[in-house]
Amino acid sequence: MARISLIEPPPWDVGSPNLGIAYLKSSLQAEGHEVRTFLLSPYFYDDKKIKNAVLRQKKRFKKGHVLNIYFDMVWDAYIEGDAEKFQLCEDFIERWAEEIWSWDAEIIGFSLNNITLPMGLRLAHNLRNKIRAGKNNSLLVAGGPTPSMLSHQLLPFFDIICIGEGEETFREIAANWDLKKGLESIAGTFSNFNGVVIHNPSRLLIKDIDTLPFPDFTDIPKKKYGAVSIQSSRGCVARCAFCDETIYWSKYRWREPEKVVEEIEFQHKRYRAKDFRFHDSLINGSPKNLEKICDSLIEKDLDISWGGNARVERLPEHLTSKMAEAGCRFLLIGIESASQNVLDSMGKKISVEEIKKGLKSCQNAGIWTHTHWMVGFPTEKWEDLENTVEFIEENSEVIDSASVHPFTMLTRFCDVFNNPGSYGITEIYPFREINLSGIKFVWEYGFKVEGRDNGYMEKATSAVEEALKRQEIPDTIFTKSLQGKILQNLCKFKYFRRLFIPY
Ligand code: B12
Ligand code: SF4
Repeated sequence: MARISLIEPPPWDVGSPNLGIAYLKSSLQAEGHEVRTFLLSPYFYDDKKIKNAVLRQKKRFKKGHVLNIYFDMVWDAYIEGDAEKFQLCEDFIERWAEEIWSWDAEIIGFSLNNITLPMGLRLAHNLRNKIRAGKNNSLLVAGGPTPSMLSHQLLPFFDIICIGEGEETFREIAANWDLKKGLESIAGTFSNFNGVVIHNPSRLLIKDIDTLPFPDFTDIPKKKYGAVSIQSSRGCVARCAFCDETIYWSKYRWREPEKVVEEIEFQHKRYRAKDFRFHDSLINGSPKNLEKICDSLIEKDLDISWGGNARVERLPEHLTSKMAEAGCRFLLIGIESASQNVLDSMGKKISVEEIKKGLKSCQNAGIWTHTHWMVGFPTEKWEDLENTVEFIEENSEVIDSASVHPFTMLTRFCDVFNNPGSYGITEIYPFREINLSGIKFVWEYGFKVEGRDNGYMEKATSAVEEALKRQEIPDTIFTKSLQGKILQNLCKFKYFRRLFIPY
């Protein structure tokens, strides 16, 4: 049986722990493998020297989440060439590489996304040097959103890259490791042994995700995390033009409501967990199932609170009131724009009326609505932006908090990137490039839109931010049960909301 470490490099969210890693851990353990997880973000945030550097840097920022500020530090360290920050990040990596190395795993798995990528690649590079120097043959494996999408570019850092859903693939990697054969030809992977690159056929999706063992959070520093992560479905029912969720997870699959509630009860007992965060792309892909989950939670009368992502058009009053009764405290809702033209060209498949209705329904039920706004989508004109601003001004009572996202192209796996002409894009070009340990790739693409002047994005972003500021809508969301409930209630009064406005 193999010894396996699973790593999440920093910086990432500590509101709830990495669910992918927890699922991989339980699936591998079920086969008898020994697994240890290393979620490094809490240690990165607690590191005194790093904290000081970030606090000094924070003075430059008028706004921003902890995660964004720490990501800026990493960016400065590795991309902008800031020598002090580089050293701090490298010291952190060396310390943890030693710790991971001393656990002596045979397979080292990295879970990576765009934010954790720079530190992740440096850590992989460091461990690769240790493997070479120790003449050890530990296997370096990567998976998660970014390796799946940038597999070609990232392959030089790893022996195997897992594309998409990982439980079955990792089980086969571990089984073949034990057999000492066939590692290069596992379905759902790209492999790179001795410079021989093999693109294997893709792996079929797990048909019934309820067959997976419940995710295991046992060696995660729980006190450093807010809520326990849970998932009731994989994939999304929509295919918005800027998003890659449906490409990544392909088909929308849901779990039986009873199994979801059984897992909540299990984690509630095991960790005395009271706060849960759903990690679904959307929790109301099947409103019928969500209602069943709520019915069962109400019946069991568990003292828990929870929240997650939702689509706005599937939140009728009878559902939101049940959700609230069952412990739902917050929803993250991608509104993006209040211009029907823009919504239509994004393929959001929602109307401005549905947005109003959905938000109102949450408000009536007492569910905190955190709204996401996408500014500067290529088809957006200034008149469209004015519609969004007007909507915010007129509907501020049903918007509890908001995040503004200037449209960027981090993913190449969406319709906007692949059919730029249909969105009025005249040119796509590398905007932010990474050069890490000798490997170069594009981290973010820039784009030009016919008839749009250069200052548009900045002007549009600040117009929406200003509207939120005028309406005293913060960008903070409260998820912790008791403290959260108090803060949420206080924030119904504008005086308190103002305390949390970052703009
Ligand atoms: C919940 C969530 C969050 C939570 C954080 C949760 C947490 N602590 O992990 C919150 C809301 C805080 C969040 C924030 C952000 N998020 Co988010 N989030 C998600 C979401 C919806 C679920 C993640 C999850 O748990 N999935 C379920 C688990 C089971 O899947 P998984 O982790 O991917 O793991 C599976 C496979 O990928 C694979 N795998 C993963 N790792 C490994 C490793 C190995 C070795 C192997 C073999 C396999 C493997 O196997 C696993 C099991 O099948 C995903 C989308 C999604 N549906 O996955 C986006 C997603 C991860 N987020 C994303 C982004 C961009 C963000 C933000 C940066 C957005 C922004 N611009 O602000 C912010 C972070 C910054 C900030 N300001 O806070 C992107 C990342 C894209 C990328 N390529 O990097 C995603 C993929 C959404 C998307 N499609 O755009 N997010
Ligand atoms: S933006 Fe949201 S609703 Fe649209 S495809 Fe992505 S996850 Fe689904």
